[in-house]
Amino acid sequence: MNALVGEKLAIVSSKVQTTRHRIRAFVNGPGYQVVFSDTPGVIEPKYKLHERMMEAVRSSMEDADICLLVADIRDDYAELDEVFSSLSLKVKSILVLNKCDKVSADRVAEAVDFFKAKQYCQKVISISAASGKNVELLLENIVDMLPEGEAYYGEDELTDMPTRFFAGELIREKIFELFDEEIPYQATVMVTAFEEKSTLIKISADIIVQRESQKAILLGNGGSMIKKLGTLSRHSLEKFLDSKVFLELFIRVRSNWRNNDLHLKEYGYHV
Ligand SMILES: Nc1nc2c(ncn2[C@@H]2O[C@H](COP(=O)(O)OP(=O)(O)OP(=O)(O)O)[C@@H](O)[C@H]2O)c(=O)[nH]1
Ligand SMILES: [Mg+2]
Repeated sequence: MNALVGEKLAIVSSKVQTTRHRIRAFVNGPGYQVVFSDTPGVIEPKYKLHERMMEAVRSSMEDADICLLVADIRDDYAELDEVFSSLSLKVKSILVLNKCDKVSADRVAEAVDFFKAKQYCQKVISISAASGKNVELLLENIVDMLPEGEAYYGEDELTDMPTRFFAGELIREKIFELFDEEIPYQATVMVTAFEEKSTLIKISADIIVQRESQKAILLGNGGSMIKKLGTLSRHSLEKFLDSKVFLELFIRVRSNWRNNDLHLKEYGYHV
């Protein structure tokens, strides 16, 4: 979605299940508007958090005109085929084979060949979101398939999510970058204050974890990790907001927040 929109809205990490919310972003061109919804990846839910994530997928598929099935071209074709078949899509779809910068042209041709006759997709397009290859072609194909209709959003709007949501996401992205294994999955970020002052933006955020031991890991020796997280997050926020930022981070322990309806709601994971 970032490549299509030309802005970094969705956070990115090398770990799976980075995206947790549905984020809409808009692209306007001559005579068209495309509303993109980035969603979490399709997974088998293990927690209420996962159920919320899959509801974000379901709701997007319900109101979309076109579904983009995005796959890593290096993944196992048969497994992808199984996942995509199981979605029982009711809308038109384009299978997007991403990361074609990582494989040979032969492998790309082979993958396109494997998927092109599948019932669940009308088109197969190989792209590289990283290099931008075929991203424009993908957008053209999307626009061709869209039904006629009025624009939903104003031309100057870029997304439906508030700025403070993205502030929390950028901090979460740094947690994915800095910590291994369970921490990124057991943590969430809630922006508690976002104040635009004359020379800077003051942001306070809570990092919520499930256990005291995770709080200790986040703090690090003598607070070294939280300090590093704060610095990295602040730089990323300053770039995104194009302003100086004063950032305050607090760590809170909420046992089992991923399975608690009230906590999930409080932290922005709505049904
Ligand atoms: N080489 C290469 N890497 C890519 C490309 N597109 C994305 N990546 C990398 O793939 C990884 C996953 O990217 P994400 O954007 O987090 O993927 P996602 O599908 O949204 O994953 P979740 O949000 O975790 O479900 C990151 O390390 C990206 O830098 C590409 O075209 N080429
Ligand atoms: Mg994502």
